[in-house]
Amino acid sequence: KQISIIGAPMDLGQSRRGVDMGPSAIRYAGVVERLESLGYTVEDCGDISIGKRERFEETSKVLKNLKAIAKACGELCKTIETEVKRERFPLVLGGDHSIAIGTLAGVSRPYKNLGVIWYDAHGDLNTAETSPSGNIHGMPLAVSLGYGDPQLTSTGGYQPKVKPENVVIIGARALDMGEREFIKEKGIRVYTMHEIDRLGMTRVMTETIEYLQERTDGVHLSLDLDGLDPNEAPGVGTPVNGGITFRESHLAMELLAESDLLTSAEFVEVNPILDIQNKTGKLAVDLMGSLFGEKLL
Ligand code: DIR
Ligand code: MN
Ligand code: MN
Ligand code: MN
Repeated sequence: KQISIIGAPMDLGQSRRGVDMGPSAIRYAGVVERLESLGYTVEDCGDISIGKRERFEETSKVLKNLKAIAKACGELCKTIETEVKRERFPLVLGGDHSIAIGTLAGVSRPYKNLGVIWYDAHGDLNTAETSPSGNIHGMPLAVSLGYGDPQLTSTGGYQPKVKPENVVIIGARALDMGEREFIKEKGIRVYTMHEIDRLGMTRVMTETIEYLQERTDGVHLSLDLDGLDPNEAPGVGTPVNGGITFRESHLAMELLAESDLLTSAEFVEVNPILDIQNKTGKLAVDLMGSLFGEKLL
């Protein structure tokens, strides 16, 4: 497997500064060396460019920084398409979760049934109508399913990128009212913290992998570091207590590695400004180690 690393230093999808330094924090934690040590050929393609923060009165009232985010996601989509054509495994470093709009647009075109694992405390299923914040990082999964502002859903020139029955959300513990209705209406498979506690991560991942193996022809992992507990991942903008542990997350990555199911991945919402000694950036690289097959024996 040849891996292409693409940085998306996006901070316009939410309100806290510093998440634009996420790609640097993950590189600083040694992502390239770590993956090379596992025997992969790794190319760091650098960062895509992100525009300026918009004054909200100049743009849509509910969707903050809509134009700049749509533009950056378009660029991310193109960069990823190029790497996919070169038969590279795209590994995207965020940046806030709004970049997933571009990532999914870039990876899903060749697939009839792309699967998506959304590892997150949140559903990211809001639209302008249901969003409590106007922050686009709370919307990328809805956008990829074809719901949301046309400037976002049209990224890559086709839609939807994903079908609701091909999505599995893992780690949810903060869902807005509209998101809960959306999940029920579309029948999206969700393992909330309740199911993780009750079934254990082994069963959650085994079921997820079997479910996606049957129905999809490729699988993208979108891992929001806030899916983990804030004690393990303090460097995130919207921490929610009671999250997935370090061990459970490694186990999840290791089971994914064994399954050889993934065709692309992204690690998002790393904000080193909110962190101590880059704990969250290092955690991201540790998890990538497990995801790409690291084993003690
Ligand atoms: C909340 C927070 N649901 C919103 N979303 C976050 O603003 O839409 N997603 N933090 O990762
Ligand atoms: Mn998210
Ligand atoms: Mn989240
Ligand atoms: Mn490990």
